[in-house]
Amino acid sequence: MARHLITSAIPYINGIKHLGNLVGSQLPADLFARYQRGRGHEVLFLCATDEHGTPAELAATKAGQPVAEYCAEMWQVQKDLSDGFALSFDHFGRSSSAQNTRLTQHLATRLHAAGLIEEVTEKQVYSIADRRFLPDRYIEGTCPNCGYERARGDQCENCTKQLDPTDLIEARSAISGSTDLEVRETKHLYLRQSKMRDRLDAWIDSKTGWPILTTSIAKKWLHDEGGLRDRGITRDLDWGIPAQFEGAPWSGMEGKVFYVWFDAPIEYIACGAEWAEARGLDAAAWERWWREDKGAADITYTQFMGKDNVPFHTLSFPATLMGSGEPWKLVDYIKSFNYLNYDGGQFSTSQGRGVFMDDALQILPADYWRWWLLSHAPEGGDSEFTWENFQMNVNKDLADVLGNFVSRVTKFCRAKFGETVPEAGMQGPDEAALTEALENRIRAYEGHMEAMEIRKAAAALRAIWVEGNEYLQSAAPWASVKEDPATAAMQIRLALNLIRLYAVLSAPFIPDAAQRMLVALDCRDAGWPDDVASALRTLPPGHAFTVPDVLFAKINDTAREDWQARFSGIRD
Ligand code: B3M
Ligand code: ZN
Repeated sequence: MARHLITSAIPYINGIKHLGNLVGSQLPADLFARYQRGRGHEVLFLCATDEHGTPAELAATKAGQPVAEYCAEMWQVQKDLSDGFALSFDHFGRSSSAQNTRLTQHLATRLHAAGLIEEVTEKQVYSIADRRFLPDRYIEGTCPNCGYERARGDQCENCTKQLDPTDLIEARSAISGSTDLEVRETKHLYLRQSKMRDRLDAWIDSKTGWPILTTSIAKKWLHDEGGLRDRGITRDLDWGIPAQFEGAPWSGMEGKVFYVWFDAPIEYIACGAEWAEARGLDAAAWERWWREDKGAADITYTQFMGKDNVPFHTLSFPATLMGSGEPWKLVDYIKSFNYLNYDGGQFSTSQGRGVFMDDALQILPADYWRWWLLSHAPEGGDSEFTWENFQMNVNKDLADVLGNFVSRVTKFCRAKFGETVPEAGMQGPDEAALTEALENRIRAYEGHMEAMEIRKAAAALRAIWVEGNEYLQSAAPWASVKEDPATAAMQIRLALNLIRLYAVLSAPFIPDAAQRMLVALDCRDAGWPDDVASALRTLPPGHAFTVPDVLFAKINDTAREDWQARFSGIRD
């Protein structure tokens, strides 16, 4: 049994995420976690809300709420939605937790001791109209790298370049829009990433199997334009983890907090501590996942994220952990994603464009979305959601291929043999051929899942479903039952066992439907089909089952057109 530590990028607290966010981190991470659990491995799957920094402050101001209260409410909203999508986190934490405060301050202290933190008096943008410094997202302007006009002070979302607010051209305040800005002096802490460049470079080079999308982004920031730059890790903000604290090895940082991107990845670890504490476990329980000196050396750690998050996970966060001089578990594999577009444009939170997690669940159960999103994950390049394509895929894959199989088999058996698995005779060459084909297809499915090739895994699963349909079509028990009921019984027993096999294999993609299939079969054995022939004998003759309700309803044109119209605009 292997041990898998899995984290999804932690979503910003400000507002409900759209389906593009979901498929770019949390959903594929859930797929992988469910798969590894299904294979019998030990999994710790962590996610949290990312609560600090300007996004949270700005959203709370807009909502007219104190920021702590806003975050507490939004955490619950996001938690409910992640439950709605059946995201199987072992813990859904908060980056504002006491655990994260302690750990972030601890790591900063260690970095300082290692000579990796510098106190810098620097010039920062100050808004005269707003009477405050303008860090990160409080300032907008034109990206010096690509010319995008709505770049933010910390990163250009168009070209992913990490920026400092003073880099922006024609900068303006995001609070008031004022361009009456001046540069004033303020003191900040800098993480001296440049000193870690060679170590990070060698570490990236050691990751031979990483996707090009991940390594190319890391390499670019390591080597382009004079190499990796030091980064300011504090901000002039009220909300965040205090940069001045008891035992801090510096002074004069009162009223400043750590930069959100410094503490957010540290929350992955702190979330482990939250998980343990919530269960009344001791520190050893989470340290065996996170500390190489305490049992984490043989863990496989996989992170999931959108491509804009890659620089922080390949450079800043590893620099933080390596630089601490403590044996923290570093990531083994980073799975990163391109963007999902929406109907000819981009999904956009700030512009309210697209389908958001709450909208989606109001329309259809999670499995419909999970299947479409995962089978169209933006892996090789950006992909696009269109309502036509969604309708077509749901109707074909889920309703026609899988749902129809389950319904035909269970109803036919009920009609001819009753609601129990029939006594079955000898299988013939067709059944042997099917078993062999499934054996090959299942091994291929496993290979794609292990490699996190999500679209290929979905295609392999669909092919497994199709295999059963084709068998049923050519075996045609409804024809043979009159002349040769023993053969029909053998065929239908096999088909009932195929439903169980499908439930087990499909659970990572469509967990609710998989569960309903197992419940209908009254089967608690969700064991992975390591050997297909014996897996297909799981349900013995005489075993009682029930015919499930329709697993997947088809989407008709009226509904599709309705939704298309409803989500064509901008939501507030
Ligand atoms: N909250 C950005 C995002 O949601 C950021 C990820 C943090 S991961 C440590 O895309
Ligand atoms: Zn740019």
